[in-house]
Formats: sequence, structure tokens, C-alpha cells
Amino acid sequence: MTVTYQFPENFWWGSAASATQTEGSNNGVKGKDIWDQWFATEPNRFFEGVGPGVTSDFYNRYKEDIKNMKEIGHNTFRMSISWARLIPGGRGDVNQEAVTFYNQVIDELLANDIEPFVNLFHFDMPFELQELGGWENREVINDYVNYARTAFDLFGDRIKTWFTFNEPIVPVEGGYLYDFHYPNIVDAKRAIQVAYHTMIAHAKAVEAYHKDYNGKIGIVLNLTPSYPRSQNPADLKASHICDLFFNRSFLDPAVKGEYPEDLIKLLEEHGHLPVTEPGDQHLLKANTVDLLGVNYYQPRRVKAKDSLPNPYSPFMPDWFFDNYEMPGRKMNPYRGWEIYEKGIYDIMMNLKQSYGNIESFISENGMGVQNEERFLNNGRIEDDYRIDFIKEHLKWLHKAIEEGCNVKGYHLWTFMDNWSWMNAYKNRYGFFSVDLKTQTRTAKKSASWFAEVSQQNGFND
Ligand code: BGP
Repeated sequence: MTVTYQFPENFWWGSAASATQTEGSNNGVKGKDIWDQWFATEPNRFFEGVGPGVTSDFYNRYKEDIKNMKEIGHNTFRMSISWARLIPGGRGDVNQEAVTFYNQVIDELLANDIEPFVNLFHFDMPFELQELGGWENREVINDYVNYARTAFDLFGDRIKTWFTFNEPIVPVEGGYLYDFHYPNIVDAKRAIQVAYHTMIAHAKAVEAYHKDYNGKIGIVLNLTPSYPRSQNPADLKASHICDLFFNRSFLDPAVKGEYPEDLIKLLEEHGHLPVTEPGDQHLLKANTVDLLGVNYYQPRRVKAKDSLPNPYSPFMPDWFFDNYEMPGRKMNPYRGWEIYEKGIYDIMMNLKQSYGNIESFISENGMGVQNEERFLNNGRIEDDYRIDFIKEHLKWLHKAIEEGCNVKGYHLWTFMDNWSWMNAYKNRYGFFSVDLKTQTRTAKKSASWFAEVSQQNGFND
């Protein structure tokens, strides 16, 4: 039986990308960010020794890329501004060449009826500010707010949808807990301070935006439902703590303007509360988001710990839970992530039930696959697995909408194959493949499929 999945009018069909992953840091005038620095000092940490210098050369090819976006029915596209490009060094003078570049990209998108959503920070701290301590240093918050204000003033006449941060927990995990981002520190106390200051920077940017502009401003969070192995109270407790650390540490202050009591209690018990200032609480409460971007790739499955943590090992969120490998789980073996489509529905229902049904959209969802050339047929990659992946997620999203969730769109990660941090070009995610030698873009099968979905505002299956 064929079922029709029709989406609400004006649904946002598009994709997301980030500056560091697409522009090419060797292009144009640009200050150094932590990725340039890390790659210069430890190139071996990056898959096949490929760094952020060229990436997809969007800096020079944005016109062709935007034309392709238009062709596959994008009505929206999320990009990010590189702080180190707009303001080399992170503070001081604005780089006029960057202003021209971002103006051209924005104008080109608008001329093609694609609404640009702009994100201000996607893992890319200017190196000079990292040298001052990055988010550990409260002064850096002022630099960020100045940068945000500069961006609002330069582009706010045309940009009506802004995001302060993409996945702010990732630099915390990568840079301060699990060693997959610069500055490669392993120290939960510092990690928690970084997380807290990021949230304060976020709230101050929201405040600055609302003061002078009347578009929408939000945050993009990677919400990863924490499914317990069982209903055993010990497993439930493990999943609750996991949820506090990895979802609610940003979701609650962003949407409700306050941190969960249980999280505060737990950090207090372990002597890990961050340093705060008077006025912070009020700032958070008064500056909640207008809109939430939800990145969803994989669920988290957890169980109670099998053994007590080594008391000599550093304090970690993992002191409170073990990861659980559910037998029979469906996997994306290339990225090593479980595929669980219903997760998208569970997230949305949770936002509806516990977060005032805040306006949201899927700001990233996607499937990274290695060696996609295997699927080449007559010059194009036949990525039926990606079509299935998107379709199955969209079905659950559709159900959430039918049940009243306030979700406004779906963006794939990502528009074209791009540079993925330490994984560089290992896993490909795009609607368009990119030949790294020639920079030629070629539409994959999923691109044509998505064009139809967008045109029909839905699909039959
Ligand atoms: C998200 C990030 C993106 C992107 C994506 C794919 O967490 O916002 O920047 O990279 O994940 O993941 P990865 O690049 O690790 O394969």
C-alpha cells in the first residue's frame, strides 16, 4: 500500500554546512583558527593527513554550489561565518574582504530564493583567543558578543534566522574530555567551565540580537536520546544522568533559561560546579531562544556501570554509566554510528511535552559513507542507502508533525561532500560528490530524489 507523506506548507527543505569544512582556509584573507593551528602541528591526527586548507573551495565556487542548491529544490540553507575570517585574531578590525565574500554568498542565495540561516560558531575558535584560554576565559565572551554584534550589523538586514552555536557540547567533549579537538585537554572541571561560558556567551548574543533586531535567533544542539538498556532502576538512573550531561546541559538553559536541578546537585557533590557571576542566572532566564535547531545522527544507549570507576582516573561523565551495545542494532558501519530513525520522533515528542513545543527543525541528519565511488553508475553515485536513510527519518518526523510537534523543516548534513574535522574526507555525506583533485561537483541519486521531495513537499512510499 502506498502512503503519502505530505509536509506542512512552507516546510524548509535544505542542507547545512560550516565555514571551516567548506570555504578552504587558504583562500582569501583569514586569521588562524584552532583547526589551522592543530593541523599545522599534528597533521598525522587527520585522516590521510588532509587539513582544512582547501576543503571544498566554496570560497571560489559558491555561485556554482548555490545554483546546484536551487536545482535540487533548496528553499533554505544553513551556513556559518568563520569568526577568524571576519575578524582575524578574533578581536579588532573587520576584514573587508570577508565582508565582501559573505555579502556575495548571502545575496546569491537570496537571488536564488534560498533563505540563508546563519550560524556564528561551528567549532572554530580563533587561535589567538584560544591562546588566551578560549571559552575558559570569561573575557573571550565579550569578544564573541562583539563578533556577533558585528555580524548582525553587517548582515542582519537580510539574515532573519540566526544561530549562536552549532553543537556547543562537541568542543567541550572534543577539546576538554575525549581528545578529538584542539586543545586536547582532559579535565572535566575545565570542560564544565567551557560549557558554562559558552552558554553565557550564547545568552549575551541572544540579548544583543533581540535588543536591535526582530528576526529569530536560536541555537543548534545535537540531541541524542539516552535510551536505557532496561527499565531496571539502575539503568534508568544511568540514562537520566547521561541525559543531564549530554542533552540537558545545553537544552534546558537554552529553552527554559535554567540548568536542571539534578545536574547542579551532581556537580556540586563532586566539587565540579563552574565559577559563575552574579547576574548570570537572570541573563539566562531572560534570553531563551526563539528557535531550536536539532542535529540528530544516532541514539545513545546506556546501562548501569559494570564496575566502579578507577578512583585514580580523572572525573568523567562516564563515571555514571556504561555505553550499551543493543544486540541487533542497525549500524552505519563506516561512521560507526547506530541508525535509529524513531529517535527523531522521540526528540520531537520530548520537545513538545517538556519544552513548551518550541519551534524547531532538523538542522542536521545524514549518513557518512566511505568509498562511495563503489556505487558509481554511469558517472553518478547511486546512493540508495542515503535515500532510505532520509526517507525513514522523514516518516518519523512526519508522524511527529501529525501529533502536533512544532517542527518546521529538514536539513541534510550536508550539501556536498566536505571536510569532516579529524575524519577529513573519510566519510562522504553530500547530495553532491566532490572530486578532490578537480573539485568537480556531481549530483548523486539522492540529489534528484530530494529535488522531487522538495517540489512535491513530501513523497509517497
Ligand atoms: C556534526 C557536525 C558537522 C559534521 C557532522 C558529521 O556533529 O555539526 O560539522 O561534521 O557532525 O560528523 P563527522 O564529520 O564527525 O562524520
